[in-house]
Amino acid sequence: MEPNLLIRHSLAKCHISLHGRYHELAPHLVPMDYTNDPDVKIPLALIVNMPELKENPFRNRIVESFSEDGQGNLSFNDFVDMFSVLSEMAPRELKAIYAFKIYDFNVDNYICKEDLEKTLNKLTKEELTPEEVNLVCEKAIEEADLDGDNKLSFADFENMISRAPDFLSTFHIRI
Ligand SMILES: [Ca+2]
Ligand SMILES: [Ca+2]
Repeated sequence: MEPNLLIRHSLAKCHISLHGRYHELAPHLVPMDYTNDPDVKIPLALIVNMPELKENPFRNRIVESFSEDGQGNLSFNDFVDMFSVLSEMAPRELKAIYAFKIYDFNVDNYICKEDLEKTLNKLTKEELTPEEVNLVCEKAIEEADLDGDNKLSFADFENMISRAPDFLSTFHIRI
């Protein structure tokens, strides 16, 4: 992914400190010497305990979305990608791509009503009644669904978030 690569370059300076953080998470797994690109992965359970993530209601989905092996384990490259996309410097389009992945709980490339309900429950810390959640999600799909198939494709999703400028700020963290 090209924009990803670009950010990776601009964040080159942060790599050393990021590698320090990566190593710190699992000193018994991660060698200090990365010159031969060792095949090392850190499990989700250790990553989601980082201070940057542990208060985030989407922490498990975030880590899963960046895990190339799909099991929630992060290689150092996955780890760098995650911090790059979540940084405030990341372009909005890139954030949108990952936000879509994160909200697509059942990983079928669409955001359906059930995905939206889970998202809303996490965002509102389950303060809404099931009826309210149901109503808000129905309305959101109705408004954003451009092709009328009652679920949100990525194009529909982009349409939805373009009308809610603060929407993506859930995915900002500082390195
Ligand atoms: Ca889905
Ligand atoms: Ca649709």
